[in-house]
Amino acid sequence: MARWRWGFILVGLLLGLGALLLLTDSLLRLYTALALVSPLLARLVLGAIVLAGLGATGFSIYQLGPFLRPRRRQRLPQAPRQARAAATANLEAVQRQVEQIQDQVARQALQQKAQALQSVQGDRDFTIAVFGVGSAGKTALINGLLGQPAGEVGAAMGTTQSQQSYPWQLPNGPQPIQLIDTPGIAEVGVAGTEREQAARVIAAEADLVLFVIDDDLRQAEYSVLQSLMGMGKRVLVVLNKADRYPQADLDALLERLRSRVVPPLSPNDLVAVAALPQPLPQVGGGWLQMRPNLLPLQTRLADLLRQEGETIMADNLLLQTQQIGASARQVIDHQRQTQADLIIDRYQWLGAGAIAITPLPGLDFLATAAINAQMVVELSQVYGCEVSLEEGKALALSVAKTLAGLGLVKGTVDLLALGLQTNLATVLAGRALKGASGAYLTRIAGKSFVEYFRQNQSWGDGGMGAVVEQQFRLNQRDAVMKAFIKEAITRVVPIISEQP
Ligand SMILES: Nc1nc2c(ncn2[C@@H]2O[C@H](COP(=O)(O)OP(=O)(O)OP(=O)(O)O)[C@@H](O)[C@H]2O)c(=O)[nH]1
Ligand SMILES: [Mg+2]
Repeated sequence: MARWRWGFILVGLLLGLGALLLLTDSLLRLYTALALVSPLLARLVLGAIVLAGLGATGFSIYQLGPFLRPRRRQRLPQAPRQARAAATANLEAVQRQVEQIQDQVARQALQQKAQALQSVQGDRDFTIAVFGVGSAGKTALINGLLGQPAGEVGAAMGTTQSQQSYPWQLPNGPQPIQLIDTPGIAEVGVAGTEREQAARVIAAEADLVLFVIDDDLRQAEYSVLQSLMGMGKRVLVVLNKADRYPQADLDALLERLRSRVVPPLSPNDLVAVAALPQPLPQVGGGWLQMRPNLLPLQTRLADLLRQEGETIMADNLLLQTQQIGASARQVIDHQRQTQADLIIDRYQWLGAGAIAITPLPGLDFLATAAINAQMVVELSQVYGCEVSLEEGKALALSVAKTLAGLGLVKGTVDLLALGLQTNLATVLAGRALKGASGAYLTRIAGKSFVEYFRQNQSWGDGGMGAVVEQQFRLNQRDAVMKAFIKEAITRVVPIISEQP
């Protein structure tokens, strides 16, 4: 407790003690005077006064309690604390996920991002990205907020070439802020596209985006704004250069802007400002120079930071973590896909030779003979599903039946007969057909199992048939087919040539 508080309490106690002595003395006098008249009355009056005194003291202590107890540190409101907790839990899960990435470069890049997020979790500035098309007045706006010409302002697009960060604090604002100026979006040329990409990354990472426009939303602006809002980013739309519009036109434009965005912008999240008004020619000659007006934005920012600042920061942390998680999932998916392709490739040619030289009772047995249960087991391991050999056999059999039931075994044979005949002599093509078809069916089955394991051992809404049919269609594409037939010839023909 602060010293001055102890001082106050001590003085209060001394004064209280003095008052108590005076009171006791007065009570004794009163008692003595009353006792002369009636001792009973004197006791009753004294008792009543003592009781009232005790009651008043108890009530005072109860009322003063909160002031005497040490004040607790101000707690974060519930919502940000929950979002922070979710972000921390998410970050730990994401870090575990990132460790599974085999590609060193990708793993380190994501690990660094996750660590950077973890290190800034506690204490950091609120970041505001000032974002929008070239020449909308982003830098002029930042200069106006800072109250000094920090960045270069120019009529030509592309004046700001790279991001610039400026420390800033709103007057009486709750927390320190970093204002980030970004290059304009929707500029032409390769360099413009690269600058836009950099600007988008900054916007996606910032706590708040000031989306600066100077007119109705163009298509390019509209789609970027929608995608930022769609990803859950907190955005304020700032219509700059309001000095160029008569009031009625400005009101109509604001109304249109509000309703064009989906879901419609809250009236508070769209503000009109004039960061650097230009002189206007007057009817009777001369020029009118208006004063800059950033007050609507400053007021809105102050309210927003006070009411939602902590929540926005916590939500953004969660969003960033989710994005790292999504990138990690993408890399892992790609990694698994590559491993799975190698397995499928190995098994499709493993059985092809044997099938080519083994007599089979009927066409539909081709699929049953070709789909190897061990392949199913290995694919399941790639996706962390761990299917047993027995389960693998059952799965292989049901996919084989589905292929036959959908007429895809016959479809495969017809398809490959055509392809082989154009590349081989008729007799050789006829003898290679069975082996090549077996390999192709293994491939379709393998790709179907990949989908099944990717979806956590589920065939999805359309069931096994839909997945198998889709894989058959996807692999039928001309380029895939040509490459397959070429390989089939080099793999199967030498084996059948050795046979009498
Ligand atoms: N009429 C008017 N013009 C403005 C206002 N604010 C900025 N401008 C002008 O708009 C032009 C572009 O301003 P900048 O601040 O450089 O725009 P920017 O968005 O940073 O542009 P880039 O850095 O190229 O992306 C300049 O000529 C400014 O003078 C305003 O409030 N009213
Ligand atoms: Mg600029």
